[in-house]
Amino acid sequence: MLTVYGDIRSGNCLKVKWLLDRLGRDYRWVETDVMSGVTRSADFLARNPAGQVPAVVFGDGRVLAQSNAIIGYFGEGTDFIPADAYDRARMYEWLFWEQYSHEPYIAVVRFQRLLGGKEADEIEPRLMERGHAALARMEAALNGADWLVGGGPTLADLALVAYTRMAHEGDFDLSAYPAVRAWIARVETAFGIR
Ligand SMILES: N[C@@H](CCC(=O)N[C@@H](CS)C(=O)NCC(=O)O)C(=O)O
Repeated sequence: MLTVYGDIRSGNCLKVKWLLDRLGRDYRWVETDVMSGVTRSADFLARNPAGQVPAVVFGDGRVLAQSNAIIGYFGEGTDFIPADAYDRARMYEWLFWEQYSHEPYIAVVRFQRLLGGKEADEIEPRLMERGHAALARMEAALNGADWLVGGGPTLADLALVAYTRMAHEGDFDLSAYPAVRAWIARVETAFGIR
């Protein structure tokens, strides 16, 4: 049986849950509170030396971490990974961009506001600026396109929707990004996200 260690409040963890649910895979979810310090315990570090969720443990004991590596693994052989090499590379382009230029701003501000107890005026302005720059880049890409890559939903949409649909929890007002808002609804439908 596949085991997923995840915190249900985390977009990185939800990416994995949404894909497994969408693909009808059997798994055991072990709720892992990232605020409790458990991800830095000796037991957990033995499983994932990075001390983070999500992490999955396969029936044979092998472990895989990093949300986008995990969805890449389970996405193999599905339409969520484009067959065309260029489109597939474009999908990876978005996945790497998500982790370096989107999540560190949009997810981090949300985390600081929601779980870190910070007020809006305590948030570093640079984080808000970079978050808005990420949303503006997505708005430009989705203006006239239904999906980030090609003609259907891919792992790029799944990865990017995770924190984009929660951006308002970090005070990012999505009303300035109409194409992004319409895309969120499309991706939610495609992956059965509620
Ligand atoms: N790049 C990693 C980021 C994972 C990550 O930041 N996990 C957070 C929750 S969203 C975590 O486990 N934090 C607890 C800690 O760092 O101790 C991924 O995509 O999986």
